Amino acid sequence: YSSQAKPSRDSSYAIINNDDIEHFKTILDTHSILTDPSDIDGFNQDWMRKYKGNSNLVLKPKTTDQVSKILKYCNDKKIAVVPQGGNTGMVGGSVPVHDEIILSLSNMNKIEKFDPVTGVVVCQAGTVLETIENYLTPMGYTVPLDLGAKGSCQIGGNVSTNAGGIRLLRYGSLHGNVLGVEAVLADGTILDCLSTLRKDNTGYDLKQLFIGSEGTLGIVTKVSMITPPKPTSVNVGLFACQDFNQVKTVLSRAKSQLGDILSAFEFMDRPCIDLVLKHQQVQDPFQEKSPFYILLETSGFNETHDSEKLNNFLESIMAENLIIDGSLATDSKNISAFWKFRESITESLGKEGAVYKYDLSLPIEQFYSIVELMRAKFDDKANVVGFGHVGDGNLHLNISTPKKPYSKEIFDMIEPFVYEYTSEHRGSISAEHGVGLMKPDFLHYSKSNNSINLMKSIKNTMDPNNILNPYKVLPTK
Ligand code: FAD
Ligand code: 2HG
Ligand code: ZN
Repeated sequence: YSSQAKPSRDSSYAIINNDDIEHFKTILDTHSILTDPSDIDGFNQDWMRKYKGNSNLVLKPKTTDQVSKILKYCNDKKIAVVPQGGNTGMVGGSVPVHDEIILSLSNMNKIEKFDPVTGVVVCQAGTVLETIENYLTPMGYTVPLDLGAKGSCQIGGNVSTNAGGIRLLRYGSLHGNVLGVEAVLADGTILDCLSTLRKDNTGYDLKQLFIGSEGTLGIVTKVSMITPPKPTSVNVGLFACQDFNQVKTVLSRAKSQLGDILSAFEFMDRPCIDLVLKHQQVQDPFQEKSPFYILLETSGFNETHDSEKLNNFLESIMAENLIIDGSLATDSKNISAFWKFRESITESLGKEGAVYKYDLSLPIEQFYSIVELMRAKFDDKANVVGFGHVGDGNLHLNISTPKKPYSKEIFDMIEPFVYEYTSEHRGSISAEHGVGLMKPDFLHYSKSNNSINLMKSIKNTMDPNNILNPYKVLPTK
């Protein structure tokens, strides 16, 4: 799963026995306790089919009180637990490493409250992201977060990974949009930080601890979030560029000329387009092949104003020869078709074989060089592609080989080189996917020793028995 070996089982954790299962039957109904291996298999395996655990038990609570009782029992008995949302995570955080109990949030899927004046929505952690979007649409609101996994990922999983996605450029991260969290701590304590206030400076902002801590500090059971009004006028442009310099310049022009209506700025290189054309039912919108493509979206509330702005922008980038081809979509069918090119890259990669995934924040000057360096290293041994949220400085570097299983030889060609490069340029070794099981031993490339020590001491205070998502996030060494 990386160039590092899988951590061995910590023998201080209890092994589940029948008495434990009988105890869980006093908390949950029998349908919410899965023990049959064929029912559990999907929960043990991650989305990429890269990580596989060996759990014998899945618990599916419906209420916060049930989560609290389960954790209290596990803490007393020192039973390890992995919280699982939609299981779409990309770093192996959502599946057990060994025999940890899987606590699935999928039965906690109610939208509890919505205020049509403030736009604040409160829901249980297991609510699927797309369900929230569909609930808000008729009321003229939208979720400030959007990602390709929206049909499966859950808001609790999004909060726990501090998911970024394609709207971060416009609405900012969940650290700003989440107003409150209800979480259950390792010992079963229910922590009510479920504020719906926009402003609340009463001491430490504890909810922030649960945003991006990947289930290691508590189980998120409810989330309150500010939602913006849903834009009524949306346009999407797909542009082809000759080199990465053009991509960079178009980005800076888009920021200054489109300003508040710019809602996404994504890029993909030609090998990504070839993968999508190979694996999806889509057609190349361009006659000629180009090395780089930009997907740019504008969203606003006044069609005339937005088109005028967009047309002026297009005229100016064409006059400056910053793009070599372009196509515009203004109706929802064509808009979805354009987005499909960007959003189905991950799925298309998955159909290739073994995929080595790196999610980096890099300064724009060094952004694409790492893709070129890796391509030169691999020659024709692997397919190296680059795409991502270039508007946020976030590159998705993916390297695929035709055959599974993953190979140590390939890992060693990538790691720690990619992390060293990222660290040298003061980037992040995980821009948005988190650390999970994949990167704890590489954390030092992005965090100082003092920061890692403080993280360890917070973990130790909040989960002294280390029952929550062990082996993940924090380095074991
Ligand atoms: P899971 O995968 O189930 O869990 C993720 C982590 O959170 C695990 O460590 C788990 O233990 C923990 N966790 C889950 N729920 C809880 C909870 N209630 N309380 C405490 N801990 C919990 N990510 C991005 O950031 N941006 C993208 O653009 C993006 N696009 C994607 C596209 C595709 C096609 C796929 C498959 C994934 C994508 N991802 C993206 C990664 C993934 O979808 C996100 O990380 C997502 O937020 C995970 O949500 P989930 O509900 O599936 O969580
Ligand atoms: C995306 O932006 C996701 O599409 C997945 O974060 C990225 O597959 C990847 O590397
Ligand atoms: Zn992404």
